[in-house]
Formats: sequence, C-alpha cells, structure tokens
Amino acid sequence: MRTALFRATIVARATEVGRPAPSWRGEILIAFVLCLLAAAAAHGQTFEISRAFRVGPNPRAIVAPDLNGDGWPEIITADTGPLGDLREERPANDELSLLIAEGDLKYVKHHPSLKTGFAPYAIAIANIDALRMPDIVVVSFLAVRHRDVTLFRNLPDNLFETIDFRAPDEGLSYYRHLDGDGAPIFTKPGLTALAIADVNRDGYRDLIATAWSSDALVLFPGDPQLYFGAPQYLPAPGGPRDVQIADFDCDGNLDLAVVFHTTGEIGLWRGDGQGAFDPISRFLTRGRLPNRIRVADINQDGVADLAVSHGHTDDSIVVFHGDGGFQFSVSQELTLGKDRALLEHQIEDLVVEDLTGDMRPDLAAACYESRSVIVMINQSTSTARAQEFRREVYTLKEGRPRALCTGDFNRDGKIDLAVATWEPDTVTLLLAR
Ligand SMILES: [Ca+2]
Ligand SMILES: [Ca+2]
Ligand SMILES: [Ca+2]
Ligand SMILES: [Ca+2]
Repeated sequence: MRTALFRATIVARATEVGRPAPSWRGEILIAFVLCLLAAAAAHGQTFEISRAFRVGPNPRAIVAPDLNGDGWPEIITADTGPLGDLREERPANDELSLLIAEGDLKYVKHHPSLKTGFAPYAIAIANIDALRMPDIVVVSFLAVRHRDVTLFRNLPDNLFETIDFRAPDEGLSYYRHLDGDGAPIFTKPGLTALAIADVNRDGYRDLIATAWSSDALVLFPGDPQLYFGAPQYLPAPGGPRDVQIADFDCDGNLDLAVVFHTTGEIGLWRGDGQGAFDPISRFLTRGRLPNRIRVADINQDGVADLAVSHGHTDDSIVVFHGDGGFQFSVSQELTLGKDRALLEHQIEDLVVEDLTGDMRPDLAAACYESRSVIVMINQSTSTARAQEFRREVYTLKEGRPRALCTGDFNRDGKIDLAVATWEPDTVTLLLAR
C-alpha cells in the first residue's frame, strides 16, 4: 500500500515538472525522477521477469516437479496445438514439452517429446507406481484414438514408460458445440482437468477428471497392477471444467469441488471414503465462464476456502470463504479489470499459494488478453472474511500468458512463478527478488 502511494506521488510531480517547455534542468530533474520511479517500482514488486525458454505449440498447462531428485525443478508443458477439425488426421498436437533442469536456470529439452492423446489439456504429478520418483499423468481433450489419459512412469535416467487409458464414450451424450452441419466440434468425453488422490482409501492413488463435453466426472480407481482400473462416470451437468479434491467436512473422507464453465456454478460432492460421491450443493460463481477452481485457507481461520477465476469480461477472481462443511456463505470478488463489459485481461489460469513466505495464500492469474501475470499479495493480518490484497502487474514483452505454476527455479529458497505463453510458445520465469 505504501509503495503504491509513493509511486502515485512521484508520477504527479514528474508530470508537473514536464508541463512548461522544459529547461535542461527540468530534463535532468525528469531523468532523476524517472530513475526514482523505476527504483520505486522495482522495490514494490515481488518478482522480476527473467529468462524464457521455447516449448511446443500452444502450451495449455504447466507443472514444475523435480522428476529426478537432484533438487532442481523440471518444467513440463502440455502442448495442445491449435484445435482443428475432428475429421482431420491430426486434429491437434499430441505431446508434452519436458525441460530437464541442468543447474541454475539451465534447461535441456527432452528428446523425444512425450506423446499423449490429441490436445493434452491438463497435467498432474503424483507417484502412481512402486518406484520412488513422481510420475506424470495427462488428460487429453480431443482423444479421438481413445488416448484419454496417459501415464508416463518415471524410470531412472530420465526415461519414461508410456501407458494410455481409455475413457469409454459408448452411451455417453455430447452436450457441447456443433458445427454448421450439426456435427460435434469436439469429442466425447472431452477431458479438461484432473486431480489425483486416494479417494477410496485402499492405498492406491485414484484419478478424477472433468468430462466437459459429456457433462460428467470420471473416476479411474488406482490399481496395483494396471495403475488405473476400469473408470466409472458420475453425472455433472453444466460443462464441468476443473476439479479439486479436499476434505471439506473434515470426516476423513475426500470430497470434490468442481467448477462449471457453461452454467457458471460451483458443485460440491461429499465422498464416502469408498469411492462414491454424493452431490451436496451448487451455487453461482458470481461471474461468467469460470475456468479454474482452487482450494486453500485464504484467511487462515482453519477452514478451507475456494477461489474461482473467470475468463469472460468479468475479469474476476471470487473467493468463497468456508464456514465449515459444505457451506460458503460469504464471498469476496476481486475484479482485475475496470469494465465488466470489456474483456481486459482474460484470465486463463489461477495459482493460489503462499508466494511470499508469510503463510498467507496469495493469488496469481495468467492473463491472456493483457499479456500479463497479475499477482495479488495477501496483506491481511487477521482472519477477516474480506482479505486485503496488494496488486502487482507483470506485463510480458513477448507472449500471452496461458498457464501458471510455482517452483524454486534458482534454488534461493524463494518461490518463483513459471508462465506458459502463446505467441510465441514459451515458458517465461518470474523470479522472486
Ligand atoms: Ca485408491
Ligand atoms: Ca469429507
Ligand atoms: Ca478460511
Ligand atoms: Ca527462487
């Protein structure tokens, strides 16, 4: 807050000085003030924009796990490519970019690339097999050849075994967009997001994905031999777009929170700890085209909260403060734009995590239209239901932010951000100062 005020004051003075035909003294003063301004701006920012690395076409998801245990985080993007006609031989791209860390901000692209189904849309990192290192799990949106889910088993020496899983679509309906001939533009079931946890408490990690095109959730139970067993569907009408797993009612059984892109709702399911889920409640997200949902205790009162981002002209993030159980009676809207009728930022991804080391979750949004990453630093010191945030804007010189993740890329003990961009297709690092 103090930094923002300081900056505003300096801007006003600089303008005043410059107004009458400036003398050389005036120019020196302006230059001096501009230096001060830059120093003040730099001082107020948590991150600085650092190096960028090339990845494959149209990265839509990014994660940064340490895959080989050397302490340096690798970077993985899901390179969807442009979404084309389903009748084409290749309706989308079908690979991940894996950048292997070889020391401080040094990355080498893994060859060959990791092949997925068409339009890999989301990535999860979890240890699925009996080996020690974490594995990569991907869901693909246009999986015309039934490569709906791909597991990359992480073997030693940066080798991976690829195993595909099919989400059967016989008997499923298609609920989304049609082309001029009345044919589906996308495929069934159209997986867009996934979350992994042992929801049936048998010791094996299970996978839950949103099936956007078919208004369903799909549960792949963990299996000691197959890794994932035969999937089952749960009806989820409204264009389910993103899913998170958490125990909202603190009964020891994991529950689900889903955001619905088409109807603009949040849906909550209560888990029974055996792999069954009951729909418990639905409520509006207070914006149009919600695309991401995150679970975190944002006000640090010990109760899980929800945060939802909107990709439409609302340009908003809404925090739903948990009352305990499945109740979220108070919400706080953070609008990044100035005009609800204009698409100013187009939020495409949301990170909710403590970025500053004070234990209070902060927010970071990937904004495609404004070519920026907007970070909302949580400034609150109480458990008040309306938390205070300080806004920081990082506008990229090149690239449109599409996906975000965190990691300590230079191993200085501070959390950094990695941004996957389009036009050009890169990963740009925002390093903590
Ligand atoms: Ca399980
Ligand atoms: Ca529960
Ligand atoms: Ca809370
Ligand atoms: Ca760092």
